[in-house]
Amino acid sequence: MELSRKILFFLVGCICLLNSCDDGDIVVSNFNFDEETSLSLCGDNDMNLLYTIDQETNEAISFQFSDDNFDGRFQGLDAPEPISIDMGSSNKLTYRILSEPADGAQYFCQDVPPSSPDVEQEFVSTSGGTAILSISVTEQDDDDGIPAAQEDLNNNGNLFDDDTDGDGIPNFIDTDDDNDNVPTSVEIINNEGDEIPDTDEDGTLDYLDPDDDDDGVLTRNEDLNAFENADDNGNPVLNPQDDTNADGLPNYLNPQATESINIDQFRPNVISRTFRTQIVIRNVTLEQVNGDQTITLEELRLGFYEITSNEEEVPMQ
Ligand SMILES: [Ca+2]
Ligand SMILES: [Ca+2]
Ligand SMILES: [Ca+2]
Ligand SMILES: [Ca+2]
Repeated sequence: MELSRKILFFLVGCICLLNSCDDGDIVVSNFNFDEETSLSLCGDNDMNLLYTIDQETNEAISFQFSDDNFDGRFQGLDAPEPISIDMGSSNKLTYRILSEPADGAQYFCQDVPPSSPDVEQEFVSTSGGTAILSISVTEQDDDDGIPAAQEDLNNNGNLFDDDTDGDGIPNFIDTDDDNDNVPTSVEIINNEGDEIPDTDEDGTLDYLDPDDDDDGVLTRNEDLNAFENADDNGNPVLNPQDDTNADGLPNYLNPQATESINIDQFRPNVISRTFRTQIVIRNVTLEQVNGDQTITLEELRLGFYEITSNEEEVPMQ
């Protein structure tokens, strides 16, 4: 019996070893599934399907689960909670061996399933067991020109406890670290060299200094024309750089210019992040379709699903 060349290889070995390939319940304590397997997602409304097809062995595995906010979790500062899903009729794992290669999206994500390739072997999970979906953030950075390690100002290895402007957004994902409405990527540029500027020479670099010319007026309040180009909703254009004197020197870098208006709004903080969801199913039972084999696994590491949030606005807290 050639059930599988990859996914169930270890499993079949155990079946034959323990039971001489007799039928019956098998308990396997360790299943060598590749947890680095990359899964794709399709679905609509509250039904999600994570899947992959091995193009060499024609093995197709899919995990269908009900969750009306799966995609909605991949945002925000708080680490998403793990998702626990009881296996049952609407939450199930399907393993198939197909007769020939197939494109995963076409095979799994169309309203009407394709008539080919044929299914040569099929196992479907029964009720019982639990899927755990653990979500972690694998990549996040504000791309502001300061490497994340340098935004760990207290050098304690924890990126989350450095928040210069106290807006609840840690410096390494804060695109404007002093909340002065001049982005860090702008404030680290010095026309005269590659040193990060400290215009007022007070020992605080401009990108961490909310009053860059030390004239007692906050940089963001030296944005005198903010409301001149406001949109219909009264939203100002937040850009202290374009308030300049005849020499082109912005007021916020000119200690002689101390005119001030009150600005209590801030530029949106937009970054991108990558979330990885690792799927592990515990105490799962798979039954053969058109056959009489039953497989029980204490732990099945299915693989992972990864998504990068584009243009995510991280709110202040
Ligand atoms: Ca901050
Ligand atoms: Ca930053
Ligand atoms: Ca500044
Ligand atoms: Ca100032």
